[in-house]
Amino acid sequence: MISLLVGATGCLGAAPGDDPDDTSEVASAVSTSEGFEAGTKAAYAAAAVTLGTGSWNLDDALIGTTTSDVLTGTRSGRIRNSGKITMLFDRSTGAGTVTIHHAVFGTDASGTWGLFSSQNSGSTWTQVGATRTASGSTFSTATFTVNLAGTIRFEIRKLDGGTNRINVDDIAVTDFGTSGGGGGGTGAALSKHTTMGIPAPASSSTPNAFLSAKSGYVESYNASRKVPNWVSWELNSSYLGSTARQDDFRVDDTFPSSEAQAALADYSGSGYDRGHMCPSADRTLTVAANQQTFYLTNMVPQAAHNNEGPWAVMENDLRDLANAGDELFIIAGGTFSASSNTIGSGVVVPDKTFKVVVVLSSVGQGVSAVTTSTRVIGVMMPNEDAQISQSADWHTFRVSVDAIEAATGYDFLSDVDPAVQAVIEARVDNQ
Ligand SMILES: [Ca+2]
Ligand SMILES: [Ca+2]
Repeated sequence: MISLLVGATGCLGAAPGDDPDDTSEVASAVSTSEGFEAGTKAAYAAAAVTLGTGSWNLDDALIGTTTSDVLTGTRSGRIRNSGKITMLFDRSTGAGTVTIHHAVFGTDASGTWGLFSSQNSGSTWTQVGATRTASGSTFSTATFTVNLAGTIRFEIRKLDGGTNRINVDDIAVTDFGTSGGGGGGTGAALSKHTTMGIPAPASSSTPNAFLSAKSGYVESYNASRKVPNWVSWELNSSYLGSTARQDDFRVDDTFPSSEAQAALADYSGSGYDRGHMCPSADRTLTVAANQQTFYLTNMVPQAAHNNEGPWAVMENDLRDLANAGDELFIIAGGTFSASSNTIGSGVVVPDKTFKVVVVLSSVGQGVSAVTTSTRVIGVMMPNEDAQISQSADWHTFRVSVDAIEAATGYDFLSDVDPAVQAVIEARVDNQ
């Protein structure tokens, strides 16, 4: 039995399946982002400085601008000894995740540091996550999962106490209650299949955003629509073998009876295919793994021209990448509207099917390997035979991830550095 809650409790009242037109869950942008660009502080002695986000205290710390400072833009924070960089203001919207860029200053030795949070305006502090080590002369991204509601502020402390100096920059804090926009690895903590992040909150207690984390894929299921909201899975050559397609389409026996499901009869004679989201052919290592893709909870009513045409060719092309050694993270589902068709006992037909694919170059890579040059493929394909030719080239359906986020209200790749998301989600793949 799954009792996990992913994403954020604050959004559960407006689960994404509640209203086909509800896009209120479009993930918020980073709600605090501090790059030190607005301030000046050239001495280490403790003093407050006004930055873009508000007032910060820099103690044994300054704003570095030299060629030995590692920075984004023209300035970054520099800390020595047991110095601290501290917010002197509160956020009232809690914190979901915090990401911070860090590196060593000049040719100094590596330094350790930690992120601390306070929910009583700085009276007491608690370390968030693990101590980090700044060890390189270029920025690494440290991601912290906070998930605290209410009043909160943060402090960065150098912990090794040595005279070596470290730089920090681009401090990004997301609101608590948004499913994404930040780093943090919430998705990876749930499953390798959601390594890139949870697209929208889901839990075992939300019928229209019911979380099902299976060995082969993770999904959020919508009992009102009787189709998944989204299905997320990892694909690489380790999932690919010689198991034959099992074809045992069936009701999902891992679901509680309280989750309304489609039946085989709903699809029979409907004019739509039982369209896999996680494809059968992506899970061919074992019989059990293949059978898991034939749950009706992994299906949407899919137009034959879509499913057997460009959708299928794209699936094949992605497996070719996996067989060639790439690591892929794929999320698929449908878009809906007030006028979406239904079949059978109210199984809702997506207006379009979407897919978001992150292509990494070697197996085992995760969010930290995603850069602004990472290939990301987004597609949206019409899901009525009259609107799509079976011989159409899938490449012609490519769109930005931003466009799919706008159409679905989800935040894809939400565990990727927000600055990187901004770039890769705006781009339409052209490879
Ligand atoms: Ca900066
Ligand atoms: Ca996103």
